Amino acid sequence: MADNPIPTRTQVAIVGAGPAGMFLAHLLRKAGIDAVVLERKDREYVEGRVRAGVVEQVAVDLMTELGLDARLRAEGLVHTGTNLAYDGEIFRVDMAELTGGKTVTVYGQQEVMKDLFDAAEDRGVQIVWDAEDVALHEIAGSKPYVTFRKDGAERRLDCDFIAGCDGYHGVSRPSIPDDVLRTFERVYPFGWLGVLADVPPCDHELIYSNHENGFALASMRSLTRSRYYIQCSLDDELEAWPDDRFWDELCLRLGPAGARVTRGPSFEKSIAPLRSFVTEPMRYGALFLCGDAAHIVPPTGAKGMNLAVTDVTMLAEGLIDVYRAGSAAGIDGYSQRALARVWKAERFSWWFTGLTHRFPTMDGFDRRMQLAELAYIRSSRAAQTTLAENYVGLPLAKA
Ligand code: FAS
Ligand code: PHB
Repeated sequence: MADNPIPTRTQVAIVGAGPAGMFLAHLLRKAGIDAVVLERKDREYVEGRVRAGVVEQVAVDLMTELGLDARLRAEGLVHTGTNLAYDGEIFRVDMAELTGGKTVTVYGQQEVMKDLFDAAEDRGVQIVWDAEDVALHEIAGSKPYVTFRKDGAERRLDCDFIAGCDGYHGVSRPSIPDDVLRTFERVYPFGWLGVLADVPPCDHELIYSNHENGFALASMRSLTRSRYYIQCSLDDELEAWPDDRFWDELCLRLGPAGARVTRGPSFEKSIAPLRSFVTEPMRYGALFLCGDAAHIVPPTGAKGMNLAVTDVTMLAEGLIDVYRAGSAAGIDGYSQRALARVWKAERFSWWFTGLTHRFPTMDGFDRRMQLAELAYIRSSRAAQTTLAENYVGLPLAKA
């Protein structure tokens, strides 16, 4: 689509070509609704960001509905359970057995983005790459529009609606007046040091480990590519974590599974901060916030990308009703419906982070509360069911 002329008018202007923006673009395209995606970076940058690893059933179902699931089914790893490790112990939560067959699929966000972009080319989904200085105008009025610069030329895109899919650092959320927005935030006093290495994973499923030194997570991208994380301090620097030190600390924190870790050279290493963040409302006039533009979860619950998908699923339903049935009920109810799901995912991600990480302010009592809760989950079908139904993803409430 790179050489298509950039339109001056569309029905829905989408800011951001991450999971939120691209799933929305495909949903609207399938419904015959005009949309243009404005992305400030290029495809290589967006596709190159190493982020999420776990796809919930609701997102798998959407990729299937959009005919984007071929590689996911060929290369994705379906997981029926996950593992928790603590104090030298490890136990498995059989999520499929506890949730009537629900599973998650391990398939990296980079692969999801590749599928979305490849299909966009084939289906005529218009993406304007390297769109600079995007700005939103008249979002509370009847004639909203977006301006941006492309190849040095100032551009204007008139539209009916604007989907703010531009992530936590985008321009959409700040376009809503401060006296309208309410934000809620918890910044965690630690980060995640993540590593990618072409070595086989230490287990066929994920392992979330609570160790007295801090949290560790054993994940993967395939049966030959591992994704590992350890909790680190916010002032940690990558230079302080050469591979040997990382592998030693990871193996220590994984407990029994540590002995099964295959070491090798990392080819990606990064530190990400953790925060819980929610914006209310997720709509202002013609502007709808979706995904990280509206909310952030600590990655412990593997919810970030999946929430972006369910936001835009709800928004697309509402926009389709506007254009097909002339009904604004769906878009009028979008913020409330999306936030109901967002807050439940925020709670689960906050709870799971609190259960598995070492907080600098923790004392002996706090540590024993964590260990007691982990031992209780190990012993209780009810507790494991609660964890499982949240981890695989709660059902999408009807509009
Ligand atoms: P994104 O941030 O993915 O996409 C926003 C897009 O908008 C970007 O392409 C950006 O370039 C573009 N944009 C921004 N400002 C713009 C502007 N002014 N004009 C035009 N375009 C603009 N989630 C998990 O589930 N598991 C994980 O392990 C995990 N790890 C993460 C690690 C990091 C470092 C980060 C930051 C996030 C991680 N996440 C993880 C969460 C992540 O997957 C997000 O939830 C997901 O990418 C959200 O998708 P979007 O809402 O589309 O936002
Ligand atoms: C990942 O594989 O990147 C991943 C998996 C599960 C999480 C977070 C990240 O909870």
